[in-house]
Amino acid sequence: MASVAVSASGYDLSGVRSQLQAAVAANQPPGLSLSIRHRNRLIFREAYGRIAFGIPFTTESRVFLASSTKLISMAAVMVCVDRGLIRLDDPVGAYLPAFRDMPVVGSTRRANPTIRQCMAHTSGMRGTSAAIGNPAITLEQAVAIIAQENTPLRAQPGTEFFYGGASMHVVGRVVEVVTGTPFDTFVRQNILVPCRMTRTAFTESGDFTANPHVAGGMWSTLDDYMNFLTMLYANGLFEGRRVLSAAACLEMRRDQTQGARIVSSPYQGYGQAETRYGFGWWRNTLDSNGVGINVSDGGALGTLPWIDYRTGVLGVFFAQTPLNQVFQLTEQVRASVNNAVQQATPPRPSPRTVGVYRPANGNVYLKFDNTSGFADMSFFYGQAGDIPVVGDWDGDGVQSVGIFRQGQFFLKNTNGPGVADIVFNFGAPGDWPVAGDWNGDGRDTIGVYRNGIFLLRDTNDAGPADYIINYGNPNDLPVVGDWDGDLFTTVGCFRPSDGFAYLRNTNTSGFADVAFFYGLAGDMPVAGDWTGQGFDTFGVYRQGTFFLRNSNTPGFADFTVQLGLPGDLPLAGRWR
Ligand SMILES: [Ca+2]
Ligand SMILES: [Ca+2]
Ligand SMILES: [Ca+2]
Repeated sequence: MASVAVSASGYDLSGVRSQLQAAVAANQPPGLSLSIRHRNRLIFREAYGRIAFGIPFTTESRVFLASSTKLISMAAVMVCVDRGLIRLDDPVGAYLPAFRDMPVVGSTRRANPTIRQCMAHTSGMRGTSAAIGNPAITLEQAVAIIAQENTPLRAQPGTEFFYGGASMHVVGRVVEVVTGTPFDTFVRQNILVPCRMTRTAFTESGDFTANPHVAGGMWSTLDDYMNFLTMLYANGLFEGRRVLSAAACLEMRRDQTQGARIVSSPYQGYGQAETRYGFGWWRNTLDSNGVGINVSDGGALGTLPWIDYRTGVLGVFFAQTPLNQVFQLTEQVRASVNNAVQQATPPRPSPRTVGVYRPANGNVYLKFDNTSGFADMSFFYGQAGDIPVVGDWDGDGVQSVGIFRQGQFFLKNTNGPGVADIVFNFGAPGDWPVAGDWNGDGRDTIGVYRNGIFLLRDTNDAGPADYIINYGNPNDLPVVGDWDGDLFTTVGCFRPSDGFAYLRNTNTSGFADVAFFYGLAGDMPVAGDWTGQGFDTFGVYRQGTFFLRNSNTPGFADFTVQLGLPGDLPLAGRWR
């Protein structure tokens, strides 16, 4: 073994290790590396064999990404979409006149391929061009050649999926035009630097290139690429800083081929010809909404980064051997990793316990276990009319009580009297505050509920909502929790008119994933993981008594806790 092993407690990855070692021992491939994160934890990072004759493959090896570049370049394009510089359905010709009103082979109808079609290989252009790899010209010059080569287009835009790099090269030039920045520099400034991808570049030397191979020219490392995946998995946030919008991260996983006939795809060679493309992502498995939940971006030289949202696995597989020779191995490795994390017993979270907030005077009463009796801790925080909000703002595993006052949040990192650590404006008077870990990065942030709409933010500061979710009715009360145990907090509501809890497992508008009868008009909803089982359950607080359950199903309370007085508001957290 060429480098340091990471062995995370609770995970048995010996099967994965044996699989990799056996493959390298058989010289298929001669060398490889693999990094795996499970949700917030790095659980595997190893390398075997050689990358070239006499040179060991290590976890630090810098590899050629080929098409695994696409995901990074398309993320950079989405930065421009986030900033409103371009729209996905804009015609490319709006920015590059050579692509306006293009003739099409066998058609009298002129065509205007869109940015979306260029990103999704359905533009009608040919897959490749000799201009792409030419270091003696600029991206502008290369795209002028691509325009000539594709006049006429080979197909009407939107009708045929033809995998390649030419149309993405064109989009790279659009980025240059709208930002006034070379694409190489734009990617570095907006993706590589914020994701701390210090050893990733469009050249082997790391030097600037005026004609970056947008769809296939990057070099990178295991850790750099994992940082990038970590950003995507956290809905666009990396180390507390926004790189991409949550909406952009989701859009990249949607079907962008939009019914186009698949004419040329590498998946035709893997017996999975109907695999559809997002932006940079191949969508290997879909959820019920058609969003890719097992997605990958394989490169022709044996690189295969992937994210499996079902199991919370983020993986980077690197070889430097043609992908068609290692594709089966990557499939086996992905299955073994899923198996290992599903069998794993990561450390159990400590249970949440109850508390109450007394809006009449701003007193907080917290219990350190879920039994009736006097509070274990009480203190004064806030003033009459404030509404409490509970979260782990600093990611230390302990929740603390903050307050919402007329469109302003006052958050503290400890439970006790004193002044707020964080004060900022979000929401409006009359909103109901909520808090949770919307992006699964281990820190809770705030949001508000306003008449059937959740407005959620991934950072505790003033700014626009990162998620706007239509969910529930105007008279519903919001309740949020990690109902499925994937470490992402999602929305729910309690409907006093019918006593139902409506819980959703994604922070998107849509129908409830789980709905059940529990509670009465006048109850206040509360959610928490009372046993350390790994997911939150719904309960209610009624006039001084908590009625709590250990599953999200209809039925009677599994236990009750008496605390507080009628008119108090319920709290739940890990208080210490
Ligand atoms: Ca904390
Ligand atoms: Ca978070
Ligand atoms: Ca969840």
